[in-house]
Amino acid sequence: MDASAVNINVTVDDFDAIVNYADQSQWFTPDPSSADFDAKASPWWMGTFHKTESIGASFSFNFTGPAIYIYGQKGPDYGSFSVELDSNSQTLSAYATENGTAPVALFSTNSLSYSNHQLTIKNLGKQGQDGGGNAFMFDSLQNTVQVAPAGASVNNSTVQEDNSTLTYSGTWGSNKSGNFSGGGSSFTNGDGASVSLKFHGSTIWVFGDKKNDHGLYSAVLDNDTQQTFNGVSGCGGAFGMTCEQQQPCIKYFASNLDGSEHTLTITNMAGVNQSFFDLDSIVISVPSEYAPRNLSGSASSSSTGGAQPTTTGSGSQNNAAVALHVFNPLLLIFASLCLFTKRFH
Ligand SMILES: [Ca+2]
Repeated sequence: MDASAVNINVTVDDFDAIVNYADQSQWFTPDPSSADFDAKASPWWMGTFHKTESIGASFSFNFTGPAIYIYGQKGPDYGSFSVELDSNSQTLSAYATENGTAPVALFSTNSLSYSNHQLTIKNLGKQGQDGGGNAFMFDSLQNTVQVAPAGASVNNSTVQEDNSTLTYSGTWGSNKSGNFSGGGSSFTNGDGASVSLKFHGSTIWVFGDKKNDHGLYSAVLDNDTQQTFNGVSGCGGAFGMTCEQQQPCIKYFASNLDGSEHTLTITNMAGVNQSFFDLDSIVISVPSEYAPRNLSGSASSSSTGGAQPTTTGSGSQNNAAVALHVFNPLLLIFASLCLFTKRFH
């Protein structure tokens, strides 16, 4: 990591579609669209969490950069979980004698190589040292990325869903809500309906809502391999008009981009349910100077040879907080982005 560069911490909520749940039905979540849901009264990021008591339930997150922090809850009902990071695997425990009342770092490391990493967290249930049950709870995660070299300035540019620079194909409609960035969003349930954007920037976020009638979609950036995500929400049960999170969820994220013109295309994969995809806004970090990191090695080799993740035991929240402050010189960028997308409580 280059501590003098412009680094930001990207907060990813448990509802964000860039987190992949192997089997969403194994997880319980609050319903952000229910009448009694109050994010402000909740200690959890965005008021949501994913909780499971299924042994073997897992989620994965692919990221680029040297640091990752996983936040959740510890308490008497919680057991152990495995952390698979690239080719390393370790077992940690979320058991504690009393329930935590605020997010705590269940796992963190800031000493990875600046490269692509693959993380999978799997619930193992009660293990030898645990005094409780089989539960596991995930609230949010943070990932540190470099958006510009030292000395550069960065401006965040927001492209709303009705911006003329977007190219839509297929049939799309529009929604209005005070929850959406700019007050509106576009949606489709057409199979193969797509939206494309040409842009310059080092980092790009795509925001949309999450709902039980949403489903798979693909994203292709430039000539990269197509990625597939799932926009379905976690608390709806059978496919239906329930369990909606209108506060902007991250539907796609990419960083470490060079100064050339990039093209992002997102395509709805409607399938037999004719599932929906919604686009709320796109935020692009535009630096005054580009210096993308030369990603070191493959994901599998990045975690060996001096890049062993450091795990956090009890009291780990303090460790993570210290680390965040040390290498986050431009917290303002993160804060302004959050404010703009209403991701603060
Ligand atoms: Ca959350």
